[in-house]
Amino acid sequence: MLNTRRNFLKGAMLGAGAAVSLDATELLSPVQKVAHASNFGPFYALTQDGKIIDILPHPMDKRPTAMTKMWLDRVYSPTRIKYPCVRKSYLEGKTGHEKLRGKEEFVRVSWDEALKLVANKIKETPKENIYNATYIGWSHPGGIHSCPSLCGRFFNIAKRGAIGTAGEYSNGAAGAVNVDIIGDVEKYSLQTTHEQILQNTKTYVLWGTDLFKCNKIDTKVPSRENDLYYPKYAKSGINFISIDPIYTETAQMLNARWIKIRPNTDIALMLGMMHHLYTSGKYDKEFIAKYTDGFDTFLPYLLGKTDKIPKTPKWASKITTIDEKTIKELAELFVKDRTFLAGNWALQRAQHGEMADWCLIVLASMIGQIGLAGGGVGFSMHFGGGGQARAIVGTPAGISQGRNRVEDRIPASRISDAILNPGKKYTYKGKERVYPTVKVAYVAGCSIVGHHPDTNNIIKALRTLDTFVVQEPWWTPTAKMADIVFPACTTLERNDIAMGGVHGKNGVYAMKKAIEPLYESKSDLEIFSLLAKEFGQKVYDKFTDEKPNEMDKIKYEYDISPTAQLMSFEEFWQRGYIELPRDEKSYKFVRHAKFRSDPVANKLATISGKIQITVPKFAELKYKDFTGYPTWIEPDEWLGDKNRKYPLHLLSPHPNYRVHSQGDNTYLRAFYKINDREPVMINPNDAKKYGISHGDVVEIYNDRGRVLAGAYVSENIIEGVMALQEGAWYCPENTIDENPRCVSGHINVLTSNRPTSSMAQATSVNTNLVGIKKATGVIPPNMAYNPPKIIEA
Ligand SMILES: Nc1nc2c(c(=O)[nH]1)N[C@H]1C(S)=C(S)[C@@H](COP(=O)(O)OP(=O)(O)OC[C@H]3O[C@@H](n4cnc5c(=O)[nH]c(N)nc54)[C@H](O)[C@@H]3O)O[C@H]1N2
Ligand SMILES: Nc1nc2c(c(=O)[nH]1)N[C@H]1C(S)=C(S)[C@@H](COP(=O)(O)OP(=O)(O)OC[C@H]3O[C@@H](n4cnc5c(=O)[nH]c(N)nc54)[C@H](O)[C@@H]3O)O[C@H]1N2
Ligand SMILES: [Mo]
Repeated sequence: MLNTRRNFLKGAMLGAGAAVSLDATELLSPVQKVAHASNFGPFYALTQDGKIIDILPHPMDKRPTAMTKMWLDRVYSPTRIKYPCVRKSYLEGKTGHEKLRGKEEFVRVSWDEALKLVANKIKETPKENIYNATYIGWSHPGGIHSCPSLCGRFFNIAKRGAIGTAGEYSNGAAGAVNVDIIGDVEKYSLQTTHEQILQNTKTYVLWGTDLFKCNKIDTKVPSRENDLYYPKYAKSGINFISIDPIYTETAQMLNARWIKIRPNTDIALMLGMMHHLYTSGKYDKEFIAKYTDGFDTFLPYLLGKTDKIPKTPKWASKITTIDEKTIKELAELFVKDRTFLAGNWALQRAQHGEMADWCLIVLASMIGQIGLAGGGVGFSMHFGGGGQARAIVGTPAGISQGRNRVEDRIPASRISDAILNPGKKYTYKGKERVYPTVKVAYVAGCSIVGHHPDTNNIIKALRTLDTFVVQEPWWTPTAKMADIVFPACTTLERNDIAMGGVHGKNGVYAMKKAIEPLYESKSDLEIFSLLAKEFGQKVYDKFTDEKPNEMDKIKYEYDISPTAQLMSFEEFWQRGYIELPRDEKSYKFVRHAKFRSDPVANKLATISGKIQITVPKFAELKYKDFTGYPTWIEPDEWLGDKNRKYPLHLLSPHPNYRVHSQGDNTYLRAFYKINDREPVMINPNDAKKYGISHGDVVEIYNDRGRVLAGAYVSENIIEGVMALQEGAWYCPENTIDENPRCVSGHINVLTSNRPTSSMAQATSVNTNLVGIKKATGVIPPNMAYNPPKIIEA
């Protein structure tokens, strides 16, 4: 009877028409539904007999994406790292072994051997020469197994610290200056709610802002509640304007007017608008007087009194290719209607990116609607559920890192420069600094070869290190470059706890273990705990806080959090999630409203307490590439350069169906890759000019490298510009050439390592010129997803 029922269940699971075996040896145990969550959203894993058999939607996920389903494929991927491995010549201790990184086979070793190897290397290396390269990477949202927290905690306890990272890739430029301009980085702060936008906004400017794509995922757990609002936006009568070289899916959805801008020229557009508003007297003089500081110093520049170049709409038109009439018309529209300027982040991941937000803030100040419901400026509408009302009950935190006694921090995006030039002087946030000497680098939960600009250069840098340790579940391009690889299990193979979106913070999620760790993999907590043990019992006890068990830690973090007042831990864990309440006030939030209502009592954290149109301390630096008020400085690579070496501008948008590189090794790839390569979006006129048809394999090139991609010919990108999403797994055509062609289409092979400026030293990955041609000859297969050769001793 039971047998028949089980077989019936199995048959039902396999779907109608599937053959049902009656072989008694194939008895299956009942199906379990296990609550879990990730950067792709909350979900249930269906398990049976210790295997995940499906991924199902979760009630808190308002619009499940294909990415959630991809977990099934990720867990059982042939790219999983099965056991600890050491690169052959490293293990043998051969001189010059470092040059062979990424070129030779690995040897399988025991956990004990691998841990001892790493621990001994860390013990013998001064902390000032160890780089904890686990910056705030995108590994997974859990608080207990958080890679950055664990890696930092390990080094801080076992070694009293290690070299860290300053700033980040996402908002490195803005992060270095916005606080001095508007008292807050603004990129992660609570945004004006959707309700306020829907009720009050008349004109909504998507300034390079892809709400729909970018809100699909979250550093925490996305609920995709935003997707419930976009249809309302579309029907609201709000006038959407998209200023972007790409007509994005968001712009299409909201039927936005497309302002086709030449990449990296937004500062000129904003200055042109400001010039028009000033000379026509249509700007808000009262707002400028009451809420800002330093307009008078900026004005001579705007009017051309300092450099004989008035920043007129005509001047801006030449730079941006947007006609003068449109520039004036838009500026007038913005002051006429209740206008919301939604800033993005890609604008400041370009050379002189420090100026992008600053200029938009000054424009918004002249419009004068900052702090009004549905008006002003926001920089996070596209991120982490921006626009969602915030819950009123606090969520659990996670493991803390403790104190790092090594002062040195390498600015994110300067890593290759630092490794290749120990002792070199550089400036950062107005201070003179010196690069440390990096001998050992440790990475858990981020992909340097993936995220860092100029791949050939970072690989060159990694090939000078003494030791490179990578802790990863998959054989990513970074793992393939390691000396010692620790196999981390996936999030589905351990217990953890996470909270809902960056903005809404309205859920707490049990991330329950669905299956036992596969192969010899171990959880991140266990790996760092075992490493801590190599440093003695005291270090181990301190590292684990005498709670080595993950469930004890989860319960502890939950119990000390405000969420515990709503539900006991036992009930929460059994239920799998809790939705946190919002109140009426939550839905009424308007960014900067407090400042507007009383700029003295609620002054900003700037030198004057107001918005700084000029920052005196920036001006004092007298840098050539960064100024004391927002200015237009020509990028080194842009379409306005008549003598440019390469004809096309290449943008690197974030991927639609991945989180960076995550998921490139899954079935989902088949839906969007072209000829198994990353698609490159190209305008039909450019395609014609270069003899390219939709679906062709093409070679994109510049002095930094060459990649193969699949041509995606589309009217939704402007002429002269191409877009290749970041995150395709790097795949060198051979390991003999110094700068081999990447056959999968990893954009960073082409991006520049040039910093935004001497101020933020941030990444400028959206400032690249390239050439394109149809690939000829034998097209090599894309081997990015093949694990390296492993010798099983
Ligand atoms: N050209 C270009 N480059 C860019 C950008 C761009 O716009 N253009 N954007 C930049 C930005 S904004 C960012 S934030 C960075 C992102 O850079 P990363 O954070 O490095 O990006 P991911 O590819 O998400 O890398 C996360 C890694 O963690 C691993 N991982 C996942 N789960 C676990 C786990 O449980 N344990 C461990 N140990 N590892 C795990 C994944 O396999 C993956 O290799 O990229 C930057 N690079
Ligand atoms: N699905 C998905 N969502 C994500 C991520 C992901 O990997 N996948 N990553 C997350 C992370 S870590 C980050 S940092 C954010 C990134 O958020 P953003 O940096 O805002 O996102 P991007 O996709 O890089 O760029 C958004 C838009 O900017 C436009 N753009 C580029 N250059 C210019 C320019 O010079 N002028 C104008 N006007 N527009 C320009 C691009 O065409 C693109 O449509 O996204 C987050 N959201
Ligand atoms: Mo990012």
